[in-house]
Amino acid sequence: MVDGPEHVKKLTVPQLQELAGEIRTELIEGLAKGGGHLGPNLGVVELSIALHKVFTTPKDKFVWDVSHQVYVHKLLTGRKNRFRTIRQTDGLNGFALRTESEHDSFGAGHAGTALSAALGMAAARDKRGTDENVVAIFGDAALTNGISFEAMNNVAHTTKKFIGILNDNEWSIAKNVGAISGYLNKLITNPRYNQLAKDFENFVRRFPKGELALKLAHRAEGGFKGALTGVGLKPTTSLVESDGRGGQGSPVLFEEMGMRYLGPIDGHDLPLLISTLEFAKTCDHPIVIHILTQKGKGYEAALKQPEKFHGLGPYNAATGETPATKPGTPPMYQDVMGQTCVKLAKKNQSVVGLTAAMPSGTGMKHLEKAMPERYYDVGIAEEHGVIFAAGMATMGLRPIVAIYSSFLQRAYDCIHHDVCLQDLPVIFCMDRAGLSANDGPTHHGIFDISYLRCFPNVIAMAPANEDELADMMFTATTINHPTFIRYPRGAAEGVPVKDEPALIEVGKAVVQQNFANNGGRKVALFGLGPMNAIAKKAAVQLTADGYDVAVINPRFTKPIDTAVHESFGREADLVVTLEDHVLIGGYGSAVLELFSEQAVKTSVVRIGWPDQFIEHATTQDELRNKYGLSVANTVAKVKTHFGDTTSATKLVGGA
Ligand SMILES: Cc1ncc(C[n+]2csc(CCOP(=O)(O)OP(=O)(O)O)c2C)c(N)n1
Repeated sequence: MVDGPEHVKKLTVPQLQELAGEIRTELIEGLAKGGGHLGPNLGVVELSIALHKVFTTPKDKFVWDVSHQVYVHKLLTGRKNRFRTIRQTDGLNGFALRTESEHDSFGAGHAGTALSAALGMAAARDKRGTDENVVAIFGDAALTNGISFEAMNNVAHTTKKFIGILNDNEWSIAKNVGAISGYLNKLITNPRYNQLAKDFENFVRRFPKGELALKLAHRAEGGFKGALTGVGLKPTTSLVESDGRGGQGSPVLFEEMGMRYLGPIDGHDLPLLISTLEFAKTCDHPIVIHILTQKGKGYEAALKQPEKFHGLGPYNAATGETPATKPGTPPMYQDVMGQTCVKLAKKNQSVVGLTAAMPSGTGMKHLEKAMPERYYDVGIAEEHGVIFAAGMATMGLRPIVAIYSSFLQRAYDCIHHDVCLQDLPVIFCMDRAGLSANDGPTHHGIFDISYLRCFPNVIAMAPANEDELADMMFTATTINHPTFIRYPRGAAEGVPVKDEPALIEVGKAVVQQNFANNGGRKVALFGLGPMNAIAKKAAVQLTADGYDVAVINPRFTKPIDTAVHESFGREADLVVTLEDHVLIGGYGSAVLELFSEQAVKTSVVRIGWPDQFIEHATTQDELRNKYGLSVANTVAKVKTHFGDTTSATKLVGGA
């Protein structure tokens, strides 16, 4: 395997093809232990090699959309020795990261950003008069996202030199949806464009590499159209004889955006990719190259199950099998959400479910399967999805919008302007609220309490277990306001889920353990959501050490239960709030605000994430322990507060 990008440039095409094979083996074997985005990376092996053969990073800039497909780029840019640490503690990040390598020109994790970022770089380059090439690499699903179109709308009047590569494998995580995916399909099956691509391919294959670049550079002086004419291809205008709506599968969409379209070409044909990129490099007009790739290329198991192999945990490299779930493992929160959605939809005609391209990740696939007519996949279009749901709500429907907490940030203004301001009863199920440990800061969902709590009309809750999640979802269908339910990634607590979810009282906390009035120091532990389990365990230890401990499940972060907080606040010697969320503006802050207003003087210790972006790690527990969201740190903080020095645990985050 190569040491760095300069090494790639020295290899011949057969050697590069051999390299592609080595990379595939490393991807398949290297990810087996810890998992990762195997399928997308197997699909871009040749593309990544060709990019590094033709362009020179870090001077030239590659901007990858989502950037879950940068593993090959990492292998080629001096990170091969650390590759097997990817997504693990202190290891490589699973996405492009500016702090990790000078070859990662732009970080990402959320979809739809590549074209805008690359265009910004191109504009800056033009301003400073330098000559870097900027290449945006985006998937077909990125074109379901509005930002991509906002960027394309701006390309032609911003710069003359811009290369977009549309990596089309027909898949998002699930099968890509919507008109754009139909459009791309028409484009790739249109015989005229296939002929054009063939002509181009035949042309570029006729010349040895150096000669071709020269010839193309020369032709390109007259612009792309001239180059095409010059190489014996028909000028683009004569090709765009569609109905003007792209209805005949023409590239009019890109052309009208001011980007020349070239394709579709085989994205696994290394020499063709190299020649095409050489050509693109010489173009004096923005160009988009449409390449066709296969997600999972070279690995039977991934080709058969593209959705599963988009991103997965450990698997057997030889067979592609993933370990069976151990008997007795609690259900995943996402499945409880999806199954509850089905239950609610069956009982209530107005309930519909919505996902933004994440039917499996959010569990909405259960509704898709059981009641497809009540299910919507809007594509990677969180903003549209939220406003779409708001529209439905005005007509009496009860949309359940299932979007990961961090992706919902995309739709912040829509939550404000379209949902909350009009007080519409949209139900938000925010999965991955808390850490997504392997993914890291792009995916941690630890800001939603703060970003929602400030909006009027919001009802926000966090279940302590899966049964409570179902109850909260049912309750939300009866509330005439926007409701938000946050719950963590992964396995739930393992409590039985009732057949019929029950109504819970809005704004009411649950006292799980009251003070014993046994003369010990009184400590009230308010454990929100998944931190409730930690509060309960800390209570056992503190009780054993002679403290008089109450445990409360707050359930609501807005409105918080003023009566329960105030009464425990007054009675306790110390209040502790625990939340799987940043401390700034979070649940503990809400408690402090209340205590300030009600003149409750009791000290409050807040446990939650500090004011910094939290890195990725192998497990959530490692990060929780490191940052003090743990039983040991809770106990230590309480003891330190009372000057009890018997605690051997080092404090995290100050007293
Ligand atoms: C804003 C946002 N919403 C959802 C996701 C989840 N997500 C990650 S990759 C992906 C699909 C990407 O498909 P595509 O761009 O076609 O690339 P491919 O994996 O097929 O190569 C989705 C929906 C995300 N990363 N960001």
